[in-house]
Amino acid sequence: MMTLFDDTELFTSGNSPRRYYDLPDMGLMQYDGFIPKPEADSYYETLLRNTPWREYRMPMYDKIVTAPRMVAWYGMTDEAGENAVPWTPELQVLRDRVEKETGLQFNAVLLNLYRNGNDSVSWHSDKEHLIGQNPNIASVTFGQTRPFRLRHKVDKSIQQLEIPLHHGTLLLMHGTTNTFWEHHIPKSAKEMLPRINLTFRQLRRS
Ligand SMILES: O=C(O)CCC(=O)C(=O)O
Repeated sequence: MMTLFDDTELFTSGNSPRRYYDLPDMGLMQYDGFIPKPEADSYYETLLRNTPWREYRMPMYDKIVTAPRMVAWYGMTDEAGENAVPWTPELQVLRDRVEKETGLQFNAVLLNLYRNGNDSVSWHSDKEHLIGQNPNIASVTFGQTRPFRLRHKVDKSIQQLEIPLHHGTLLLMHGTTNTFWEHHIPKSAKEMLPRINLTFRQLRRS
């Protein structure tokens, strides 16, 4: 079993490891250690090895560019209209745990693999035509801790937020977060091990 990633520190507010952010137009809950380390190690290794990772080509202005990360969609048809892979038993178990914790239901999950510090995701918010207005998005991270940055789309006087997403952390974005805030994982010049992020989503059936 790998021991690459440190035990995560728990934020304690009373007896709860959950942390809520109180910023304008934002609903955000962070739960470090949501998946305890031994299980997180096992998910990390299995997902790294067994996921059918593929490149993600996306339109940018008049060109098609390859995103600097690998992806895999499970559950429902993806943004490019390609068929998603059916849920694996272990992703179903993880989805059930996320659903139990959040009280929400998800019908799709996008897996992102950041192979090293050159991989990243640029500033964006998730596309509303697929997930509706004010969507709930639950993110679970395995592997390398990377900073997750958020900035308000309209009110530039609001300070950016940076949350280090650790091995086993759950982050729930809900309410108007996706409508009013953009998020981003920056590149890093430091040596970085792979990071896997799963975003559980509620895709609309078209
Ligand atoms: O890797 C992450 O934590 C964020 C992923 C993301 O922004 C996305 O899938 O839209």
